[in-house]
Amino acid sequence: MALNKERLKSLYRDMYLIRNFEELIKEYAANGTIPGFVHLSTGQEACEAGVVRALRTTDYKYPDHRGHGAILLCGTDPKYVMAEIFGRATGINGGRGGSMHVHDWSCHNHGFNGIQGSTCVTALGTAFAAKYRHTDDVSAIFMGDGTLGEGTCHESMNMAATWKLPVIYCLINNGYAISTPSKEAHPQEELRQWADGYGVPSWRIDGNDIEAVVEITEEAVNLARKGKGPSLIEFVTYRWQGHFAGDPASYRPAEELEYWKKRDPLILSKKVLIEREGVTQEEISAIENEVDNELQACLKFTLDSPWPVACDALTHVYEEFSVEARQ
Ligand SMILES: Cc1ncc(C[n+]2csc(CCOP(=O)(O)OP(=O)(O)O)c2C)c(N)n1
Ligand SMILES: [Mg+2]
Repeated sequence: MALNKERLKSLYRDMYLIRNFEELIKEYAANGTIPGFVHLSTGQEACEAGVVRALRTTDYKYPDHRGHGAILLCGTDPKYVMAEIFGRATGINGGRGGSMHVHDWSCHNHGFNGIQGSTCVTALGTAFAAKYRHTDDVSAIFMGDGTLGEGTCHESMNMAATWKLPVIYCLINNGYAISTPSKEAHPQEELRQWADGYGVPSWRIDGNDIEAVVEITEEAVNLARKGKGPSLIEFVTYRWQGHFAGDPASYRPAEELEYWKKRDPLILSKKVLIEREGVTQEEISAIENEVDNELQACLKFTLDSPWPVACDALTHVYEEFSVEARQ
């Protein structure tokens, strides 16, 4: 389905924001400014942007460990996301979470916790709550091809299907789980087939085609909103970087990366904008310049921000209450 020009321009902006936000993260992870591991989604921007833009603010969103892109579009000001990833006190979670644990409940971003497959379980809770309260909010979970092998994903799909819960399993098949190729971890090539066993509708689509991502996600969301239960979408894509920023990814052939770089979701959508929608290169450059300026402002805000103070380390760890001991 063709999206209209304005929507496509806006999605191009989203993808450009994700790509260049993560370019900065890559640079500051490499020079040691960002503490801990970061996982980059470069090459997968269409999946992140297309899914989140098919949802609304009140839908429950579960980005995964490679989730900066989805997090950026959930509704939090990007400068608070960047400051969080850099571990600064001004981050959306006070710098306590960092890259893999960016939560913002005000826009129903329920974040990640480091345990693959766990959000398939927690999302059952928000999906059940929506059904119980008679809202039509859906719960969308990002999960990878490797994560699909976790038992929790199957327990979740079984229960969501049985109870007709509004869950969208967004399966980002980027071909690898750390260094293990998907074909060495799953018996079937089309991972969407896992859903068949639970009677869950599923699709397998080109995850680099932003229009396809939006179209199919909206279809799945509509089914869930109407009470038809869960569905699974397999987005076939590729991560350009290794598993984490700094992983040389020597386990994969160079030609593979070259092939996927030619299928860059930003270049593909830029081509559609120019050739089909008649958008000029100047209009595209204007979008890019605006995002570049916004990112420079985010970076300045982040680097000027203080680190959390040590004496605050236990805040939010223990509930503040006193317990009366029985004699
Ligand atoms: C339960 C659990 N097992 C193992 C890990 C370590 N781990 C982190 S990411 C990852 C691979 C995930 O691969 P995939 O689901 O394909 O996502 P991708 O990294 O490709 O985006 C593993 C094994 C973990 N975090 N949690
Ligand atoms: Mg993977």
